Amino acid sequence: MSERVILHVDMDAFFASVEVIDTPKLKGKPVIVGGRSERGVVATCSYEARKYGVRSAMPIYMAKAQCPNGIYLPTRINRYKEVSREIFKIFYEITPYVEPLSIDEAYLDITELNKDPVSVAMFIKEMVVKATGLTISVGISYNKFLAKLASDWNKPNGLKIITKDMIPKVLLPLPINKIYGLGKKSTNKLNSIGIFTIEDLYTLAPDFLTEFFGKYGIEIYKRIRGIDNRKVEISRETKSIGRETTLKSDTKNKKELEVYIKSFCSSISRTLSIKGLSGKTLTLKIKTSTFENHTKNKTLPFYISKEEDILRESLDILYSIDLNEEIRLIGVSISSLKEMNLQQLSLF
Ligand code: TTP
Ligand code: MG
Repeated sequence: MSERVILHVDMDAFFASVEVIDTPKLKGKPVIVGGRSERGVVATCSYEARKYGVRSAMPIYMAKAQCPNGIYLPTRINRYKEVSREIFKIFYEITPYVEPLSIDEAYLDITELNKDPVSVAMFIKEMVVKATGLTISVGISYNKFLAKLASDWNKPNGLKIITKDMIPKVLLPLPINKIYGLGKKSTNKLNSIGIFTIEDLYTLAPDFLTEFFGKYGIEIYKRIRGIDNRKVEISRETKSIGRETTLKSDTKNKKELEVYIKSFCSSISRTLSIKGLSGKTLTLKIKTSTFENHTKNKTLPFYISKEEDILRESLDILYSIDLNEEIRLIGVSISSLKEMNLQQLSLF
């Protein structure tokens, strides 16, 4: 098997950076995003706040003790999702081989692009800044483990490539908590027996690691030696994408139903875009007050993915049916999916 080229991309201080972009006077300040109540925890914080020792998952009261002058903001998850959609759109313009890991993070397999990976990484960084004003860190390597390690190498706004000839030298001095999947508990336990760096970890036999970590031990043994054959998994198996809800109160007023349908279409369109899919069959589902289920679908001669198109077709179905009874549940779904014709941007 020839060598793969994998990128790991991860936004910098994601929620906090979005807050700074939306409120420019926050720039350069310690910004902490999390539940506003004292009982909440920190979701994330700007790099300025990290200098005070504030970290994700730290209780707010503790963060306030460490960083009393910080600016504490509530989370606005819908806004972060909106920005997330924009960055994923960029990833899918590069390649359909995108494995989303979280709201701000993904693996991209760019092997088939046959382009210089550093130029591709720089292109992504530029596109992300242009679209959102935010910075992203990119790690490049020949497997997932090393790509992820690389994206974390010189955050924020990082770019790092780890090539095969750098192994194992580049890994030896790293503290073991840099190994993805190694939690605080394991780190402490290893520290207590004198294992601090990956170089120290090299002295341990696979059997010892298996005993120590269970089944994951052998994975760690291999990964610190540069071996990780996990594929970038795109979710191809999606057959349909749908949303439904039980109404606040039963109705047969179509105008009221439109409101629900509109929010479904927006959300469905978002999922399609994240998965790089479009579809051509729309299904409207209703359940009556007497718990009878009905569906009606419509197959188009073309594929759609935009919110406005899904909405138009869904409403077309809604207004083509007679509602004789009140209904208690409504849903919309799209099926007959295919991967979108990504206009593979001619990169350069
Ligand atoms: P991360 O990518 O882990 O963190 P980050 O983007 O804020 O900072 P970094 O520059 O180190 O990548 O997580 C992405 C977002 O997910 C983060 O902005 C907020 C959210 N999040 C939580 O809500 N709780 C958590 O414990 C973590 C780790 C993240
Ligand atoms: Mg991040």
